[in-house]
Amino acid sequence: MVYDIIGDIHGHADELSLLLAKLGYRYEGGKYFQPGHQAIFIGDFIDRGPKIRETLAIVRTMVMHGAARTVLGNHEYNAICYHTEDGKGDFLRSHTVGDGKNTKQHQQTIKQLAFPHPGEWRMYLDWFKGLPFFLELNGLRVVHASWDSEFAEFVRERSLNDTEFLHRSATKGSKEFEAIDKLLKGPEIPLPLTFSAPDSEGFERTEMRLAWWKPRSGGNRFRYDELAVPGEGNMPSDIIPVEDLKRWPGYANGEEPVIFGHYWLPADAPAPLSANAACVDFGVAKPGWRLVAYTWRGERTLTAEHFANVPRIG
Ligand SMILES: [Mn+2]
Repeated sequence: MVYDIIGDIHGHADELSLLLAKLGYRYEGGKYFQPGHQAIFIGDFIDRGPKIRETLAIVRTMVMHGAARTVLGNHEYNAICYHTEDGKGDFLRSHTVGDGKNTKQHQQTIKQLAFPHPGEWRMYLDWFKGLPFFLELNGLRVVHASWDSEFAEFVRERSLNDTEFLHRSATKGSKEFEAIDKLLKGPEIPLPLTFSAPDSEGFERTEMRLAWWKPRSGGNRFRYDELAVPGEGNMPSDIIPVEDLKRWPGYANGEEPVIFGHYWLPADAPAPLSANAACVDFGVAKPGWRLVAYTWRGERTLTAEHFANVPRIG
């Protein structure tokens, strides 16, 4: 089986259709499929873009027919929490904190789908709850944001259909929270107190997303700007305190290849980040950026030649 791993779609259904066609999928009988291939969606179908309902219809129909599989993205996880009451008068993902930041991020999904089509939206939320947190495909690891073997093991048999697990995963400080946070959102380390800069959505940041996929042999002195995610803007050149990196040893050269999304990498020509790590999120939610796929044919060493992409329309 050949796997086509497709990056964060964020409601860009037209670009998704073009990318599937480019990869060789045919649209017939109401669904896309390609014999001998399976599309692997990396999560983050919803929020931001113009055709969220259409995106979900394409993705879910393919999954239902075995033409695709998918892992859960942080936007779907957040949506589940946003629409689940916490029993204390708010929701597992608060509707009110931070000047409505959570509502702002989720606005397009509410407007396009949850508000006009509440029954259909409820069906999708139930579907999200059963999606896996990661996949292992005969030597390829697939996860939305970052691979962590210990946390993957911890959530392997778990599902958000388990109400207790769901509630614990939304409670800071629990192992369930840590596991979902790392697999679906990726590790962050605290920035020096003297440093200040807004994140990609304009919110003040106190932490830096860590380029966890970089192998980290040879010493323990690393600068923030060395281990920052590409495109994050200027990060300080101070040395990171050793204890902040202890839990995140980097992704060693000998590990199985891993493919993930989530990081909005800036690039006109997508390429692997290392021999065994590739990101397929090139920020289609931003004007001028791309929807990207990586076709995996069983190789241990990932190659730039296996990327395909379509530019964002409009
Ligand atoms: Mn994401």
